[in-house]
Amino acid sequence: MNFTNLLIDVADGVALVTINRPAALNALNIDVLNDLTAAFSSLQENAAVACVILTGSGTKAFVAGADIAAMQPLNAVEAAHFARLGHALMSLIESCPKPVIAAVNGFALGGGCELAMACDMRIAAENARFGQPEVNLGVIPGFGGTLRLSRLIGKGRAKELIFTGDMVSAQEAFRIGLANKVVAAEDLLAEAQSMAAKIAAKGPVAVRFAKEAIDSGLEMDLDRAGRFEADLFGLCFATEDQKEGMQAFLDKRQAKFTGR
Ligand code: DAK
Repeated sequence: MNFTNLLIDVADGVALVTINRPAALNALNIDVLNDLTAAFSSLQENAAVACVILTGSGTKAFVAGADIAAMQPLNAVEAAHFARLGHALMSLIESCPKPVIAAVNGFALGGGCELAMACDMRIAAENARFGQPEVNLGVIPGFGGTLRLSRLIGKGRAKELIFTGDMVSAQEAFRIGLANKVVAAEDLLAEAQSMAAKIAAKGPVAVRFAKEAIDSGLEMDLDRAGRFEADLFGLCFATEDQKEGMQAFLDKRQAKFTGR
């Protein structure tokens, strides 16, 4: 896979996707959105990939937002098209059957914060800054930020961040549940790789079902969510990995999962 705005490296079951537009702090224009959409469409079908890490190139930014220069002249129809592209990408990442870890290596603002929130987990470098500063530009978050931020950190805190446009530090993001952990900048990729490797060693079908149970379950009432979880639990027993995982425990050995 060759992309103008992305670097992709697949090794040991882990795909590292790097948004590579450092001169514009990795801002999301239509080309980047299209590249990411094509990359995730392909990675989700790639049997050699069990887990994906998404990061930005350089040391300053994960993604500093949607591309303001590209957005400024848009008319309403073009803006709606841009927003739809972004929404579709966020949904694609969120529903990716493989876990996606955002390695947030600097500014994650606007569309960048939205992109990080579409991922399953966020590991933040100490210099990371999160925020939804769209109101500074006379718009609102357009790639699902109002929805995902309020689900992640609660309505009151989400409103504060979105209404004020304030940025929060990596430590504050960790405190409010926006970041899963904070690490030194130089350890960020190693930490993300280590988490990804740990996940890649598990039964991939079980990990996929767990992701589905959490994400879909959160949108259901408890009763339906409980039944959905029970159905997915039952489906695990149709896999070879369930037999292998439990047999390996009984044999006191490491399980060898195949994804079947
Ligand atoms: N877009 C385009 N270029 C950007 C950019 C961005 N979001 N952020 C930074 N850059 C560019 C700068 O213009 C500069 O380019 P040159 O002047 O060198 O050519 C280069 O990156 C370096 O940036 P700075 O010189 O500004 O670097 P500083 O360290 O001084 O400041 C900063 C870093 C991240 C604090 C600052 O760049 C900044 O405030 N950037 C903008 C952050 C921001 O507001 N992000 C949110 C963007 S709005 C919607 C769809 C989507 C959205 C909304 C509606 N619909 C269609 C309904 C989403 C909107 C957003 O994401």
